[in-house]
Amino acid sequence: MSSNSFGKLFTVTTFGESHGPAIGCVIDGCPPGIDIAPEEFRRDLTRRATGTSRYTSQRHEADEVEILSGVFDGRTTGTPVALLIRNTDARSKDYTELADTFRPGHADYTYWQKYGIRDHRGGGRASARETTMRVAAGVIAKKWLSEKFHIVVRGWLAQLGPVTPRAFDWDAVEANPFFWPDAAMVPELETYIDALRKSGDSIGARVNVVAENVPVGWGEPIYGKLDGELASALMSINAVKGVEIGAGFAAVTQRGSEHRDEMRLDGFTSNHAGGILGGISTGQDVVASIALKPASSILIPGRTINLAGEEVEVRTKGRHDPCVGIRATPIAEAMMALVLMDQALRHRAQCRDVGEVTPRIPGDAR
Ligand code: EPS
Repeated sequence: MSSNSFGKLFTVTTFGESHGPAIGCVIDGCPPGIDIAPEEFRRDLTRRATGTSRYTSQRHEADEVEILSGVFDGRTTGTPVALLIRNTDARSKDYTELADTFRPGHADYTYWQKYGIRDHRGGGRASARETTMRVAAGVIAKKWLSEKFHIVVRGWLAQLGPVTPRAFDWDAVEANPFFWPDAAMVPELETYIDALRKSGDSIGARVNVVAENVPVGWGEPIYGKLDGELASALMSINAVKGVEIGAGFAAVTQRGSEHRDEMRLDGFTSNHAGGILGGISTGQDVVASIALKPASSILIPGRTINLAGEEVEVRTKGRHDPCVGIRATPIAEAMMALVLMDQALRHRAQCRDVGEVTPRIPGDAR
């Protein structure tokens, strides 16, 4: 299976299956001299993990990172950084019936048609378990971006099914298991998910992610556009069905006089572009939004076909997420950070000698 790598200079390759012995990644092109210890992966891995609240899958993984290479005396050496996490809580018997049946709405069917063989346990390589390694790699990218440029990449759950936040507070986002920016609404979400889980169904969600303090000039026309690579990276997250940059699909009904972000010497007056023009960062916040579909592993029986060519009914057992969007915020942050780090290194390689040209608009407007 190819296409398990992304990034041109900061290249991340992931490997492993949900019910295999381990998952891992190799980061090639990592700059030398970045301080990194195994404990530093803990925070984001826990934010992404299953089993940290009753609103997610109850699989309890240790998610203990082993650094196999590329780090000496606590610092990256410039050689490939290899990270490994052993799977410790896979329960493969839940998937016995899925060996010869396809969940409707799942990659079960397309993997089978493409490869003629599949690891049906937990969806194998198609499982969201793989996102663990993107988050681990993202920890290094976030750290480098923060230390070099004071870039902060952070996200929030912007919609859960029909529910949208009525208020916004960054402090609230990290204080509840949903990454929800409106603390007063958390009981409402709890009731919603409890009822949904009881019904055996799942629901979709929207996650927003923003990178602050991104310098002007990152991104490459034409095929290496920052927004193009961001869209590709975000779309590669399991269950993502839509990506918006800045105004996104709202641009359809905007007029040019409204959509354009006017420039003043003290800043842009708006940010409909999402911080990117012509595929290159403007110096404003880089803003993206993703739509995640409702997961297909649900208890409500659905019609499907099996390997014997029969029409059958399937009902997915096991430990599943009623809303995968609840755990997607750290994954979206990681993908944004990884794309930015790769583009930063590419910009440095080609354009470092350009230096600062005038006039340059400081500050930021959302
Ligand atoms: C997943 C199904 C469940 C989730 C899993 C994603 O796992 P299992 O294969 O054990 O049924 O728990 O998520 C993780 C294990 C994780 O670490 O994110 C799926 O079908 O995508």
